[in-house]
Amino acid sequence: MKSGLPQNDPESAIKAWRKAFPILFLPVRGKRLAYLDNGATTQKPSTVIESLERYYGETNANVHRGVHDLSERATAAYEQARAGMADFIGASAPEEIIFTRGTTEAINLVAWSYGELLNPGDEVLISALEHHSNIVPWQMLRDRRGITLKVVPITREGDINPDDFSSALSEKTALVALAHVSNALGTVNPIADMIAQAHAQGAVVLIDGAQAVAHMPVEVQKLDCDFYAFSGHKMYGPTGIGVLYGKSSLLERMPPWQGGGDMIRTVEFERSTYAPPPYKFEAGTPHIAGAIGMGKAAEYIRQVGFAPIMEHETILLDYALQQLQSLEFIRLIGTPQVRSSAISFIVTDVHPHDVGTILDHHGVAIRAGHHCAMPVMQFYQVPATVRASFALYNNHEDVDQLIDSLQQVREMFG
Ligand code: C6P
Repeated sequence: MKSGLPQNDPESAIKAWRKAFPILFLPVRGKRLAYLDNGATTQKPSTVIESLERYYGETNANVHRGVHDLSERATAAYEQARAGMADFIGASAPEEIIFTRGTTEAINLVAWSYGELLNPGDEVLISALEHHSNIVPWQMLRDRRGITLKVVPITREGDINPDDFSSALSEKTALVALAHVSNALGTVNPIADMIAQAHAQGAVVLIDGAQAVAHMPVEVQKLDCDFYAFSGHKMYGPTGIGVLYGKSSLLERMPPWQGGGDMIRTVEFERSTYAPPPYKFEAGTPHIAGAIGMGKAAEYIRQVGFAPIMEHETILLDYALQQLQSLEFIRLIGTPQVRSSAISFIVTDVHPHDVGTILDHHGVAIRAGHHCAMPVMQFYQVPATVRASFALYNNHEDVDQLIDSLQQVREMFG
């Protein structure tokens, strides 16, 4: 890994990063934009935007089908993107990368396909801080196949309770599905240890990496997870594209979950035979431009380097936490042991949606709501929170703009 921020002039490095994102310089409601809704989606650097334009302007054709030059070039670019994603997360081969519409579809793929290999009485273990995408597909599997869905509780601070996690595991546990980073609280789970514990009981592990891959290096082989799901749009890439990493040995055994073109070897009316992974899981024309853009986004992140990204985001997160805690009308929701990129809070006596609307008028984009993590809101007995979530291009000015705007909220509501 590269070393961290240049010690002599960190500000210039961050300024240079910001320059790559044209949207940051467009005023919103006549104000400077402080974009702090990166947990929902990140902004895109010019290299990603240009890669989409170049693909449609110069290469566009369907993949794996044509013998003509454009189709060959489109196929090569699509497969190069797959190899790039394998490299980005340390997979052992491009065939372990399945392109999906995003994290949601990646988790559904596992639930619908690997789920077919589970039997009534098998247990699927999730935690109380999961996003709906890592809850609902397992409930659907429970109703379809009679598995048992178990939920490990969280502590008041917003960490998965380690003792409860260990004691929930047993030889009945067939699959463990956990967020790497909680989108609602920012909790970073100690997944390496959790994966090892689950494996010791013979369970397969899926990690929802939607909120992790843009913020920390992920090495799936080192982690030894069986599946890892993430979205392009949360790592500076396009929407509508994501990745499911799966170990080859598992993907080989899993049945396809959608039928159609490109996923078959032969089709007769009596029966069809299927292509090998990853194609077996990619029915229909894929989001070719999206995959290429996602590959570019991964290249962009690697070029900046995780060491400086992590150093900068940690400094900024600490600054934001310290500033928020200095406001007596702010209550933090969740104070996890290790946090990445997101802070949830409540403004006393003001509904988060009202806070969001007022902040918007000051150019500050945050998310107000349940963050598709309703059980987390129920746990803290709040209808919603305000969430500020960070990316590599955020700076101290963004945090100051957030804090000033929150003071305005307080003044308006008395
Ligand atoms: N969280 C947020 O504002 P998709 O929509 O498929 O790209 O990602 C779903 C998803 C799955 N897991 C986690 C941990 C997530 O954070 C998300 C998306 C966004 O927090 C939109 S709800």
